[in-house]
Amino acid sequence: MKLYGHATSPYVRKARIALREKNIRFEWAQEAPSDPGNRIASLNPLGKVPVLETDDGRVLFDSALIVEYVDGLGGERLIPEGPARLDVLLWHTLGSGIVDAVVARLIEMRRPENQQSKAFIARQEEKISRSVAWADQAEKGPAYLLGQRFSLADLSLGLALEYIDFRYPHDWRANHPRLARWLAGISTRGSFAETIPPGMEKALDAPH
Ligand SMILES: N[C@@H](CCC(=O)N[C@@H](CS)C(=O)NCC(=O)O)C(=O)O
Repeated sequence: MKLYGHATSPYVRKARIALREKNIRFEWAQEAPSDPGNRIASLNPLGKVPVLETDDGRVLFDSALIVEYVDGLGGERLIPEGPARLDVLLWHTLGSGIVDAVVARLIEMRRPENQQSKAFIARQEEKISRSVAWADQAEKGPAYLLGQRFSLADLSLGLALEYIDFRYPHDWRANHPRLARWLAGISTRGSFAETIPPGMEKALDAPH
């Protein structure tokens, strides 16, 4: 199995965390869609990472589909069957939406300052702060969001909150100390600790 994508992409990190949680070995081709001569567009017409080449020759793209595939290969489910499934997928949608907003904000902020839309940046920041507040207020367990086990819900929200720290560092913890405590627990998992993107350690160590 071969995963394509660069180390700082949160979507690639989602796939890496899922593969690590399921103890699945894979080859990692660290290519970004912007790298000269990269193979991404020849594998995924959308030109995005992550892309997964499976052992039976399928080419899968989009982090959600890759997690779905990996989860079906056996072991403890990241996406459970039954009534909890919808709840887990809702948390996944929230986490992905936070990441999308942080990425959109970052892309806008990388444009020359006189071309940036302050209104667009403000809209992304509102999405992020509303979503963090939603996550804080939602009913959840102290260790895991749903039930007694780690699931895609925890993966998605943990990834999203750490991505905020990485690319939009600000003191969201001051208003949401319970959520901060929850994240501190999730961040110690091997799958999280071993997939920290280069440069993120500094962001996470910074005083909050
Ligand atoms: N919905 C996709 C989003 C993937 C995505 O946007 N990846 C970024 C890297 S962080 C990318 O490849 N961007 C290149 C581009 O859009 O041209 C997923 O979950 O996999």
